[in-house]
Amino acid sequence: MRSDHGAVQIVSVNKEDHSFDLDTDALGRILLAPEVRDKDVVVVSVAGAFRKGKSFLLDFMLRYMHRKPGQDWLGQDNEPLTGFSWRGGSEPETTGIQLWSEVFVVRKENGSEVAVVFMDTQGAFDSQSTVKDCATIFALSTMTSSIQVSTVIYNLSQNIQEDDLQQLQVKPTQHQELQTVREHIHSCFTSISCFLLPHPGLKVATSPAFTGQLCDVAVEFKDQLRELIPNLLKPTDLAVKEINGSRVSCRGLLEYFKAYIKIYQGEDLPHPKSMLEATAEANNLAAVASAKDQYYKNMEKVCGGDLPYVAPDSLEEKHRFFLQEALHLFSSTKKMGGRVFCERYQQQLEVELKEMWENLSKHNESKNVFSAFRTPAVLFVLVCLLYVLSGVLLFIGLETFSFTCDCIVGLAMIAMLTWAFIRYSGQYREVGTAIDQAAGVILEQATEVLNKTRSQGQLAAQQKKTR
Ligand SMILES: Nc1nc2c(ncn2[C@@H]2O[C@H](COP(=O)(O)OP(=O)(O)OP(=O)(O)O)[C@@H](O)[C@H]2O)c(=O)[nH]1
Ligand SMILES: [Mg+2]
Repeated sequence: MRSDHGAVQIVSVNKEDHSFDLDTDALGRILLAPEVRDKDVVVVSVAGAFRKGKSFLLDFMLRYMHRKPGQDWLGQDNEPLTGFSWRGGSEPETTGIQLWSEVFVVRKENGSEVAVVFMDTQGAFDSQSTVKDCATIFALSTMTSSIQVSTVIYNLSQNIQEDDLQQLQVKPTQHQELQTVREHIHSCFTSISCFLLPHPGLKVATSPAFTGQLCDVAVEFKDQLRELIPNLLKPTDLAVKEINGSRVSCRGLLEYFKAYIKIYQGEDLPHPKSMLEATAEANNLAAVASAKDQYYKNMEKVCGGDLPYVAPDSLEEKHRFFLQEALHLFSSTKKMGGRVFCERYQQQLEVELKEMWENLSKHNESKNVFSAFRTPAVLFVLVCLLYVLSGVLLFIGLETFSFTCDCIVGLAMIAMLTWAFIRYSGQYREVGTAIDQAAGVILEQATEVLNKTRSQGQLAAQQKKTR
């Protein structure tokens, strides 16, 4: 296993006030990595009671994901089992929810690529956690995963007896309440299957010296692992996470996490209505994020990074086109919550796209070499003109006016030198901005005068023609 990857705590449980925290940054680092963020996500989670070998099982799944052709993926006989932290004994090990930092990209049979994420969860029913803690972890992992493995260990000494099976079976003779629970579980999952693993051997279950080496694992257990894990993780069976009939991408999953954690942060367990609202909010936010990303990527190809300056008119035309495309992507994405609810997010998208456009256009403007030298150019032209004017005024005897012109020339030259010093040193930037603004006003006035003169000239020429 590559050493730069590890388990990342994304949801932590506060032991004192039993509150939950989502580490959005850590989750973002995993799910927003450029190579996976737009791929459909498959989330494999393992949940169940504490001390049942959940992390242990996940580590074999990670081994399978790292398999190399022609090698036994289960590993070497003496290799310690690494990955999510697991251990023997009776004390709980995993807390909250952890994700494996490496997201595996798997090509499905139809050629599409999916991103596979592994999730480990805190075991339920330990003596420290409340019922709400356990229910929250379980609910979060169920709502965000697409393949959920539940580990149950039966300590069966000999034959499997009828009463062992009764716990799992649905029978018409069963009490209505028990039947309802089982039917409800069925209705929550698209498909449910069961796999029986034999006992892993006494060393696995009891030896403090056991570090996961296969030589200490019972042969039958290893044989069954060789069957179970490839079956669970074969590309054809890697079920993409779907919510409301739409496939969820890694980027979308981040939004769902953010929305779901919010509703579990209250005192009580949430009502189905608020869970539905959170789901609607999350899929609207996911649609906003995708539309923004599409707009940004498209605009980046036109004017991003080191690309040369683009004429403002043509950039604005591109902006209008990609803006419409982004808004169309948002409106054509399947969302929950109804028209009015979605309109709120459309408005949010419009505001955020406008902000992006303003930044992109400013960035483009800063690439214009001429705009960078606008101030010295304006000042230089001013100096030249005033110098000539001062000479003419002196020649015709208007000495006072000529002297005023000389003073302005002197001031303009000082401004030019100050501007150059500020640009070079990066100090007194407010003074630099003031000089830039003054040069801007002079240029504006000059352009206005020029435009007026030109239009008056054109008018005079037209009048001459008509006469
Ligand atoms: N009896 C039995 N023990 C197992 C099995 N799989 C793993 N173990 C052992 O169970 C112990 C607990 O393993 P973990 O993977 O840390 O269990 P966990 O469910 O993640 O525990 P928490 O994180 O505390 O909830 C380890 O000593 C494993 O060697 C199994 O199938 N049967
Ligand atoms: Mg664990």
